[in-house]
Amino acid sequence: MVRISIRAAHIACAAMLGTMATSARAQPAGESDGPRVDADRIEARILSLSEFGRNPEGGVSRVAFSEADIEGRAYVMSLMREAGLEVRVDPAGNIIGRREGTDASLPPILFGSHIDSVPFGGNYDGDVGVIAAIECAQVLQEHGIQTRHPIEVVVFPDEEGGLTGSRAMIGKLGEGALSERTHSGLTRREGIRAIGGDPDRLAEAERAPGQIAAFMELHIEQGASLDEDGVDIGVVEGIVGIEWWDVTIEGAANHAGTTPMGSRNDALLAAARYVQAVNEVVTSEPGRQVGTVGRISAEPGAHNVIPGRVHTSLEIRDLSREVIWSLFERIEARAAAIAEETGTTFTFTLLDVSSIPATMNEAVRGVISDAADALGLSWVSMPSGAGHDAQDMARIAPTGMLFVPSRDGISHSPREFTTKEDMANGADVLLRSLLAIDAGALE
Ligand code: HGY
Ligand code: MN
Ligand code: MN
Repeated sequence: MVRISIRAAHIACAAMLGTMATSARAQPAGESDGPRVDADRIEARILSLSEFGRNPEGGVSRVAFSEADIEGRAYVMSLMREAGLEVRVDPAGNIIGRREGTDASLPPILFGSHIDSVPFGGNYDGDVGVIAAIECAQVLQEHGIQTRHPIEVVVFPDEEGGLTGSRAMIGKLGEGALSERTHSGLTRREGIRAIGGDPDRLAEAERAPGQIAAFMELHIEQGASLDEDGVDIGVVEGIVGIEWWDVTIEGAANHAGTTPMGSRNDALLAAARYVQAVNEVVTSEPGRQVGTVGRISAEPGAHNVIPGRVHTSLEIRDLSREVIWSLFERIEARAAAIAEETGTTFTFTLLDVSSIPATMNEAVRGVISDAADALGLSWVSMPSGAGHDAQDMARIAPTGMLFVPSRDGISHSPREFTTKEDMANGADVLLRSLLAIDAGALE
């Protein structure tokens, strides 16, 4: 069931009639509509954050636990202090910026996202949610607004590596994930220590159900629908589950000149057929499921040697775990047939970074869409094809997520972009939702 605001329907009609207004920042009547965020300050801080790990060709490589990540974390912690937050790093490396409420008996409202990036990523994935969350805290401080609940701005570490910080917060960060080597070159355990955590005390980072009043995450859509349809806000219904495998294909290295074509155990040939098979299996069903082979390397990697071994990968995503695993079984069967044809063997190793599909809390979704309506912003309910820390947080607290448009739907790329107005719209909706929840909207 997809709910859209009346305004979005008007916009959709206007778009069809070609009278589409570009998305600008809705201006309510005046301060009586409550405090508003500072769009220029948000944009300036996003640009400052983009300096940490900046790539000469644009975008950023601020991979978790790298020097750039550590410097970026120090920068956002300085902003959190400027916003009047009490800042600490928990044993999992989560940065927590806390502001007390008037009623100490109430559990905190948490909101935030991540600032680590994929290699050669963009300047908005995660960053918008963190900078906007800090902006909300700063606006509350500047307007002298005291909330009843304590509030906590959270910066989760290593979201791109498998939702590490939120995984630890729900007590699901296991040994497999800790010992895995990350893009930074450090194991996850070493990385958590490098950013000020203590992997031997992860239990102290855990939050139990009931300990958090609500969690919200503002994020760029990373897809094209908001931008294409001219809608300001996406109200997330659910977040896909994700499973990752390392795949090793063993053949036999041999002389490229003297080995007849019919006598080869060519691991790279098998890999080529495997990549094609993944695409055929995943596209053979209707639906939103996706399957990706994101990485491949052949050994020994010489012109004149038949590849004896290939290391590659597999990722499958869907809102249903059953769909993910039924697709995997079909891919595994196709790989067995390819192994037979090419005289190779396939090994699939499931990584300990899977994320469970999550449904967003109905009441929190209503708070977010009401806030968008009150601000005169168009919104639409939608699923998330990207994984997010919110899908972990949904297991311990009423959780909601809102999107702002990504230009041309581009993400995980230096070409990722979201306008100042769209970032401010999202931050205003986040601020208003936070105040509504604090006033008892979920009680
Ligand atoms: O991969 C994802 O879906 C997210 O950007 N970590
Ligand atoms: Mn993200
Ligand atoms: Mn990402």
